[in-house]
Amino acid sequence: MSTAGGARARRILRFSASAAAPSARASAGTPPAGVRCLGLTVSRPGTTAACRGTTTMRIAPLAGLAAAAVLAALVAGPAAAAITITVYNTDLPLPAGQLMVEDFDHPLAAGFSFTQNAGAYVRSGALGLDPGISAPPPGDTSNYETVLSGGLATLTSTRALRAFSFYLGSPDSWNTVRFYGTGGLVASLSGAQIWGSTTGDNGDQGWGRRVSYDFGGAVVNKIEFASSGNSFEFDSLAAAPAPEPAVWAMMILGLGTVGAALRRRRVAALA
Ligand SMILES: [Ca+2]
Ligand SMILES: [Ca+2]
Repeated sequence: MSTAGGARARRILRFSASAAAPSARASAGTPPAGVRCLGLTVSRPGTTAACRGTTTMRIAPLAGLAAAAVLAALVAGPAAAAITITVYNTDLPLPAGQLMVEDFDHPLAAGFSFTQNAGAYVRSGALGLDPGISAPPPGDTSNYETVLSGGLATLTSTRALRAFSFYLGSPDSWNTVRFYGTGGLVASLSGAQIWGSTTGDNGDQGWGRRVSYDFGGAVVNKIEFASSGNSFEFDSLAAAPAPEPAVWAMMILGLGTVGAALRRRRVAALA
């Protein structure tokens, strides 16, 4: 695992739990064949479609941005939250502000739980390839997670998370990541959608990337890893908790205090 990681691509997905504007709703239609819902939305460059009622998402290439393949999803509704996906070429270093919470080699970080059903297990990367079953993420000789067909692994946090990342290997079209908040499902990404693309979910055992999600205004405290085929292999789950409400209150209080002091100083200067 190299330490010379760099952002390879960044994609922004905007989600809205609020009703779409009437004009957007009127133009929305049944998802085109071959396009999968992201739980709440449909994604394909240049398309707009509806899933599960009124929530819509449109993805279109952004003009004027350099070589990095960037997709922006625009959604009607002023209260849209955003998920930004950043893909790194290497496992480490972790994205700024994130801490390792589960590497399957050390105790789980405080405030987190990790569960798995009978279809998922921890395997040592030192064992190498288990043909047709499990492939260690590239360069990973430590313990990593394998979610088999029908398997499910779940990371749960006692605190809301503002960002999450993991090291993914041999990506398959039948792999799925689901993000949940206190209000339920926030987003469901399958295959190449997991790294914000439409291609590459071909099980390449030489493909290893750290995929990072910034949840923007969304609140996430549970992440599921599911697979409908062998297998979904990953390691090194990292996350950044959102500030506690008490911290926000302190920050707002602090800003208010500074503002009042500045106003007093200004009044004193004018007197
Ligand atoms: Ca590990
Ligand atoms: Ca795989």
